[in-house]
Amino acid sequence: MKFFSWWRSLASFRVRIALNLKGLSADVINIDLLQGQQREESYRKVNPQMLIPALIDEDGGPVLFQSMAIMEYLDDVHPHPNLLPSEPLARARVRGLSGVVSSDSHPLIVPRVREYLEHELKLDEEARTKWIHHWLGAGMRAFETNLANSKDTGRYCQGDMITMADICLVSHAVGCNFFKYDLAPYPTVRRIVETCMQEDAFARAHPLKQPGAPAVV
Ligand SMILES: N[C@@H](CCC(=O)N[C@@H](CS)C(=O)NCC(=O)O)C(=O)O
Repeated sequence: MKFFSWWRSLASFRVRIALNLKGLSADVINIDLLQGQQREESYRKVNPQMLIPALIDEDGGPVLFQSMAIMEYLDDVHPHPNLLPSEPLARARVRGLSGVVSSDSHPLIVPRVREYLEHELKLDEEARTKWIHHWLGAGMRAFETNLANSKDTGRYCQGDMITMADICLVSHAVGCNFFKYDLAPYPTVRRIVETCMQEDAFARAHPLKQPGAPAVV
């Protein structure tokens, strides 16, 4: 497998956790987002959307893109352990929770959006931080409210099974740490994130444990 990734990328972090949980290894090809390598011609040929992660499972095989699609593919091909429950309502809840982060919150804080705010809209650092905290908070509030009020919440987001919802939640929590967004108001979120981070598959996947990462951000 070839995994196009970078230490700081939260969407890549999601796929890295899934690979670890399933005991899969991949050759990592680093795409440095701060240097703009995602926009270089060689990477555009891999993913015309100029985003990471991307994954090639077999030599000469198609490029898989979008973290949720990649995780679902891995789950189809390597079902043990499953990252989606089998029961339809539980599956829908896990996909819904995952979407809070992957569809609605994370896309508003990615480098291309932050660069647009800075260079096109000329927002200063304070305004950009306000933007980032606003959208991080919107995702966290939605997650906390759902988790705290649902009888389906257990040790993890969906009962006692690790699912894609946990993966997405952990990636979002680490994003909050990167941008110094306080998680104190989200006790259920913190409990589940701490429980997940005790798992080796999550801990090893942490952005700051990847080659090229600084000691702190
Ligand atoms: N919805 C996509 C998001 C992918 C994405 O935005 N990745 C970020 C890194 S986490 C990226 O490559 N950003 C490059 C840029 O914004 O220019 C997914 O879940 O894979």
